[in-house]
Amino acid sequence: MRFPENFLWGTATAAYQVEGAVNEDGRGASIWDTFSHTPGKVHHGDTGDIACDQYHRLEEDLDLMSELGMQAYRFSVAWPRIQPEGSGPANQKGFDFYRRLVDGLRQRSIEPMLTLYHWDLPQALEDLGGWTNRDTSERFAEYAGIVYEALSDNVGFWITLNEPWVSAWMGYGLGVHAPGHKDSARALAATHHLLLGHGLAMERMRSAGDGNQLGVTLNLHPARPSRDRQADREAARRVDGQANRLYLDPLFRGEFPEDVFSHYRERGVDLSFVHDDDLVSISVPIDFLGINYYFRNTVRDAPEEQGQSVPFADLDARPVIPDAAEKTAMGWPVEPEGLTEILVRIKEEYADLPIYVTENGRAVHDYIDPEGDVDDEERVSYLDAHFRAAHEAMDRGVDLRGYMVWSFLDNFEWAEGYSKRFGIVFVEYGTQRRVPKSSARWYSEVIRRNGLE
Ligand code: IFM
Repeated sequence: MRFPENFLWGTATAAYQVEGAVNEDGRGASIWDTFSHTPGKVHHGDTGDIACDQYHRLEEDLDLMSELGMQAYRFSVAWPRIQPEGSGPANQKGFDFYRRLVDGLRQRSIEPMLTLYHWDLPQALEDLGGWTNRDTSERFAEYAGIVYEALSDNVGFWITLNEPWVSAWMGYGLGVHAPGHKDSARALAATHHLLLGHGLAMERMRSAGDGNQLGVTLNLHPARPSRDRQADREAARRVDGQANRLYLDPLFRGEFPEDVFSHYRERGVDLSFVHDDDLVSISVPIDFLGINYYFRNTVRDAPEEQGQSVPFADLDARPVIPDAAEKTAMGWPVEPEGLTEILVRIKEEYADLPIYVTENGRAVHDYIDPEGDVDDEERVSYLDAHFRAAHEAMDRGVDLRGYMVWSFLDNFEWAEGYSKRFGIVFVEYGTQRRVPKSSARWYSEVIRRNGLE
């Protein structure tokens, strides 16, 4: 099974999950510094203070990527390294790090793919309302413009936001991520301002008039009913509305899904944060869509969930993990067919544009065995199945251009701290030793062959 000649294979990480060095070279505080240092918010009290220490181990990590034959590296820029207070002039030392990163990738013929926002909002902006404040969209566009000016000569792929659903709903709706608010109305406002920030940032970057590829990354989950019942089908439709269409419709059609908006309007949510022409900015054309795929949302109707702080309770729905499914260490079901489904859906219902899988991978209870190896067979078969599912979508006409495995390294898995390992490279946190797992060697062969056996 071969992939197209220029298919781009790589891995992904995000700044707060791998960099560490949170107090160095003028970096300001982000909402994740505050959140992770608040007792009870993150498993085991873990923080990103040190993480994988990539800030200090850049050369070693770049060499390892190169040794493994990686063709691309998706990373994110920490906004508070560039603008410690979220606005105003750039902190040159912040740029020095990313310049070293980008140049180091280029020297090793690895394509940089840069994400501008992977959840580390400067705390100073959260103090003014964060993503519920319309001004944050403007601040984000300003920040995007500054980063673009500094690095656009050497970075060809630009992603504005990573997973706005997670930023909005986990951070402002469910409170399990920073900044920790539990309010659907705030999550909706955050959704809108994130999307608006994306649109405004696109305009700034586009005005440079170069040939760089600009896009956005969504986490998409096909939604389906857990039982063959009308009420569950309707619940699945509501969940699809919040998780997928609330992002896809404005980006590709310039409109918010009416069923989602009327659901919240009926529950008394004030949606006046949407101003005239916002949707024109949000739907500005993109060059590619990034999709992060992990699992489908299988759900049932559950009016009794109202008021609970669990996903989709405000939609009178509840996620159900199918009994028969294999589960990852996160408890997520392994459902490669969902990847084919979502890729084909984008082409059929939204747009036939270049797509990159910007994240896919699984957590495994990895450990270094007595021989010194990390044998993560489960991850190999997971990736193999998902690569095949992606290929199937390409056979059905989807213009898939590349695949970034989540993740290059084990890292800080947000509210789960360091308890969940997603890397193809094991990180022994006490020593920061990197140990490529079996999956890294296997992936390296897939890349070399540009295909699967
Ligand atoms: O670790 C995260 C990443 O930051 C965003 N997408 C999902 C990954 C696994 O949970």
